[in-house]
Amino acid sequence: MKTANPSWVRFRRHLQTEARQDPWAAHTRSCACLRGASGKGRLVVQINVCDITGLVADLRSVKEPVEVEAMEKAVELVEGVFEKMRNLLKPGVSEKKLATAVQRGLADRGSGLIYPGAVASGERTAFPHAQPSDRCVEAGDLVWFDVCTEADSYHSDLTRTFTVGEPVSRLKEIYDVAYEAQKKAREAIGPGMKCSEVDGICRLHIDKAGYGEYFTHRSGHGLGLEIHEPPYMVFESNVVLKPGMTFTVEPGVYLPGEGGVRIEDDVSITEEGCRSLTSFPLTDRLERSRWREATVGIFCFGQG
Ligand SMILES: [Mn+2]
Repeated sequence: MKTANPSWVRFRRHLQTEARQDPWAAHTRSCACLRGASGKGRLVVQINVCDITGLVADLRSVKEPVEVEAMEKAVELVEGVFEKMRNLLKPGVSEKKLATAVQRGLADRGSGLIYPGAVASGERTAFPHAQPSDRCVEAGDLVWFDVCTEADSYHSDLTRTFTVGEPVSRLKEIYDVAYEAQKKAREAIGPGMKCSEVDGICRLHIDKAGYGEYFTHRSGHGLGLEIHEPPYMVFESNVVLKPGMTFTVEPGVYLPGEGGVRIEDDVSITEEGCRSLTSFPLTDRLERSRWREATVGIFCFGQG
């Protein structure tokens, strides 16, 4: 096995340091290096290729306004589908049927589902990554939809938890806990904050409410050309938020055998704070299906 050329190792080290301090200078230098290696009329015996994955990730994590606009479009597509789901949700409808309706809803709007539409109902909502099954919705269920789509190659990723009829009080409680955790984080998020702090706000609130061990995933992830990309809202991330960074905020609480809640919005960092790309009504009570409203007339849309 060949040992690495020491001068290349030194150059790569230098480039990595430079990339941390001045990503553009490092990028220009790596391009120059490649150009230099392919001199006119000479046999190229060595091309130095350097890994600029981290550099590209850094550059990609800060979005231009036109990129954020595309993501807003992708958000609107999903919100239109959520509205449709509110009408379809009633006892007897299967998760698979709901997932098909999500897919059709996006297709009607000229888009498609990026991930297999995640839909879960009843006790299955306690699995954060549940896929649609043959289970049929029952009165008192929580039902969540986690839907990703794209517009102009940029992604959105939203989750809403609905109720069909009246859930038991513990499920209402975890909804409130997840809602407050997400609200606190969205209100605090701004440039200069570390990703670990965003995660900390969500986690601290859920911990204090006594459900810390039931929040089993990260608090958010970057969105862009991919559904999951840097920056990640995790405890160990020292990445500092900059204007243009666009990501999800999605705390959840999942009680095995009972049910789970996740609320996921997409936000973009501005000079002053952050802007939510999501406008689908988020009440401080549960998102209601229209089932009762239509049949019994008890619940009002958007007011819980
Ligand atoms: Mn997500």
